[in-house]
Amino acid sequence: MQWLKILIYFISIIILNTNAKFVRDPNGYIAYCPCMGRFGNQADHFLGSLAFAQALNRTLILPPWVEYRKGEMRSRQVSFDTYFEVEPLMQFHRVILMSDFMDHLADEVWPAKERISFCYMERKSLQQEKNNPDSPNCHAKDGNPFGPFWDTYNIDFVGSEFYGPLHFDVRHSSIAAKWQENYKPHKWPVLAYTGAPASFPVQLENRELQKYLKWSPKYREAAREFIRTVLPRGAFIGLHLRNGIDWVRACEHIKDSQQLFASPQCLGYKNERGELYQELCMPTKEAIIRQLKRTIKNVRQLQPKNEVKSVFVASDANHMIAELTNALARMDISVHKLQEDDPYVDLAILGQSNHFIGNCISSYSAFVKRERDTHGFPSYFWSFPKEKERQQTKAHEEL
Ligand code: GFB
Repeated sequence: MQWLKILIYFISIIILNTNAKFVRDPNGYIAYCPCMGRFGNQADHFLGSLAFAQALNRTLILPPWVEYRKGEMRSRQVSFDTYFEVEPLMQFHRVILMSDFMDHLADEVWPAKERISFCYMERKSLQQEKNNPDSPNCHAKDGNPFGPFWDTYNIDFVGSEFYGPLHFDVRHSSIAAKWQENYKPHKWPVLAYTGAPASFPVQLENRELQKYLKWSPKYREAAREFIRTVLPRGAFIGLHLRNGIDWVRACEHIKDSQQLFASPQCLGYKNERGELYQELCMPTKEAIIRQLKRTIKNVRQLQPKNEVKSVFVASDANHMIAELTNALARMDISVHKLQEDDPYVDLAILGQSNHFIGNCISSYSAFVKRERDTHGFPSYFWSFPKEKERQQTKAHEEL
């Protein structure tokens, strides 16, 4: 029986060590559902939520990424660390994976009978019979992805808390202190929001938090492998072509908006660099080819020793491989895309390209732009500045 005692001894050491890694934060936690939009939107929201958690001095529970697959009624939740490392985020603020929190701390910190969901004001349920005027509710699990998100961790809420008029702009007000005053951690150990406690697009001040988002080894390696084995040796230009049917429809909003999605990244948060225009959202094929050729020429002039040898195209719909290959044939530049569609490998490769041209309105492009900014890599936007304005600036410079 000696061996059994030794086995039990080692198992208890392992259990104790695992639990020692997860010590309760007396300052409390913040949880939220990234329930709006796809990856680009969620990434913008993530940076704001990280800043918010830091301002309130609560540990941020890292939510899984919410993904939507064709033909599936329920969203899929993909663990945060599938795409990004947890460790580098700790340099900025305390974070914990949602699965770790639920597996190791929730029973003690956030018992099932004390789980309250937070929303600004009452959220009506789509199922009329659930709406009770005497008992307003956040209906935090109503619909997709709300239900599937919390279900992933078997979370049910026993009540709702309406936090209005508090808001999330911790960068421009003293609101963090008010949150702390209203919601003391011993009484409210977890503030669990129905949506991200952040604005979209990401605030200017929070853009630089991107530097703490480091690709997981799997995606870093996939990008490196593609660049090493598929692309010819030499510099390459990364292109993001956002042109699916959802985008065509979204671009129709251009005419009645000052800003759309990520557009402040080129127009400025107060439109200080211009107004919205159609080509910024959906450049024509001709404009894309013109701008690409111009960029290649400029790189040749400015960096003659690091000539562009290839172009990598990421797209949600039309990669324009034939048109681009044809247009660049005389320059001896090849055009590539992933063999198998993968939005995350696309992003990781675009982040590594020598030059990048993205879509100013797209938050997917914005992710790439921010990542490249943290490395000092150059990025440009399709049809920005406006062609007419660009010609005027050029003429002015030549005078
Ligand atoms: O990321 P996202 O919020 O960016 O949504 P936008 C676009 C999604 O389309 C990405 C796919 O998360 C990807 O799944 N996608 C876009 C791509 N570009 C590529 C690409 O180059 N390669 C691959 N593989 N996939 C806006 C949203 O999308 O679209 C708005 O912000 C709205 O909420 C609008 O839904 C219609 O900002 O571009």
